[in-house]
Amino acid sequence: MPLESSSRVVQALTRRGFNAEREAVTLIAESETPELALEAAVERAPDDALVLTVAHVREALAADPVPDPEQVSEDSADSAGPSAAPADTDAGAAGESHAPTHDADPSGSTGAATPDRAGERVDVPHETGGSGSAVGSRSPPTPVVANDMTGQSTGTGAYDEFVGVFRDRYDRLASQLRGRVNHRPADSVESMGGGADVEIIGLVNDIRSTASGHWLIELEDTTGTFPCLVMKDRDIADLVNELLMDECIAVSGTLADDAGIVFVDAIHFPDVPRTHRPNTADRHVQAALISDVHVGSQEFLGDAWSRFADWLHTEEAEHVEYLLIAGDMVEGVGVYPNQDEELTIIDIYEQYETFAEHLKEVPGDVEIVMIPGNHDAVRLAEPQPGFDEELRGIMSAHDPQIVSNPAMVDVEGVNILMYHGVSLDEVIAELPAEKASYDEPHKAMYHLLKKRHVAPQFGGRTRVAPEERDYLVIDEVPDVFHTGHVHKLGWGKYHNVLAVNSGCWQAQTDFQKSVNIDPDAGYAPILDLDTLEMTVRKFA
Ligand code: D5M
Ligand code: FE
Ligand code: ZN
Repeated sequence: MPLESSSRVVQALTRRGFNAEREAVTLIAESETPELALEAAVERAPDDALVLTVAHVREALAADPVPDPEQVSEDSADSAGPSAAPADTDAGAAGESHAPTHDADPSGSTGAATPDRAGERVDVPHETGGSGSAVGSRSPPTPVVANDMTGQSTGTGAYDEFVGVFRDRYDRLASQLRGRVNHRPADSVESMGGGADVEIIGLVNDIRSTASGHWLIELEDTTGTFPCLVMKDRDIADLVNELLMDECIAVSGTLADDAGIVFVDAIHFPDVPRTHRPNTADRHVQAALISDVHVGSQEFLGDAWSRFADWLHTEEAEHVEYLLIAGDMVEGVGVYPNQDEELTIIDIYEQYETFAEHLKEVPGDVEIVMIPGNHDAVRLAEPQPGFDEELRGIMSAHDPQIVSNPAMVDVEGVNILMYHGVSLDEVIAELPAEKASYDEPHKAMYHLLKKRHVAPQFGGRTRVAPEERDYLVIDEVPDVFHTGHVHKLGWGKYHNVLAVNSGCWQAQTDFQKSVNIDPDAGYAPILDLDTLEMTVRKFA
């Protein structure tokens, strides 16, 4: 029986009388030959062990790097892929041999923290960078990506594909709402008769204010549309101003006497359950969450970047085993009018070559995961596939994992949803300032979590490409939501999900000056994967 799925591994372990840690199961399922890995791990575990731990599996994988003659003959091209399984071996040891000490360092901490930030903020004085004391090697397991759509794009932009992707969005978000409402298809509501209680799930098709100041929301499902009226003096009227077109909601209300409209009593969002209990790593390990490097721009902060990279080589940063980059690696070309006047490198490939050089400053044993942004050389429409082979070749020295925007990345058991963040501009533009603003970008992120969709609105600033599946739906609740794009630093928790918008490595551009965007440049948010606490380090 092939053991390719985690559930099979769990079954096989149960038959042998073992309970197993989640990550132990993942490690086995993802090893090159799960059957052999499982046998070896079971054999290694002490006789009295009831729980098979990650350490048991790692020991087993380290002890006999499972021989796999078939693998070699079957498909030699595999070795180019991210199949770094045997490298997992001493990751546990690196994490256990040193107590976490640095994150309470109070020296040089600054203000500028927003009230609901979930962590402390520590500045690194400039001089500390560059000391370069080498530390013991890291060998973190390669993060697992759940919904990478690179190479899966099927869309050609035809009309029926848009119909298909909206249908998929509706189906998946409606199924999240179905437990809470007993909904009726739009085309059957009228037949319920005036005065009936009714619930409808639909995509927001239109929002208008009536002559007397009430709100008329048209909801669309797979059967048709139905008008829903929110009275201006109801408490729920305040929720209308956070609605975006095309998002999926449910309403509960009463059918008017003529059965032609629903008077809304409640609006429901797919939302994150308040009971969400985030996963955490089972060892002390950290990830740096950054974005918007913008190499090639005159404003790229190369010195700050180098101080950051140098710091990663110091003992203080020894637990930082992951670097997640949420888009805009380079400044790109032709992204905005007159952008070429602010470029230091005008050739896009040279920009990536220089970016790759800067990446080489980062310790080679740090696992890097990156997604593209709107300045990168992939299609602008979301979901954006990961970089093509040519760009991968340019950036290959560090062997980063290059995946799509958005992507759900499992880092040591912590599910991190990475999304560049173009829709944040839209959320901030459409919602009232107290609900979303550039100064508190994490609050704009909360709304995407609430809508369970990273870019609901179609036809606005965010370009959306139709695919067979709506990759922008947030199916699984992430433990951490990591975005960038707006070049502002902010973080906080929404229903236990840590939302982090990670600032940038580009000083204020002329355009940003003209619209009063004051970027947070040269910060590196450092996330403890075992506690989901954040520390921010400043390098500019
Ligand atoms: O985006 C950085 C931020 O600046 C983001 O909030 C969009 C905004 N921005 C920057 N340039 C423009 C132009 N020309 N029009 C509209 N909005 C802009 P980034 O993706 O790094 O450019
Ligand atoms: Fe950017
Ligand atoms: Zn951007």
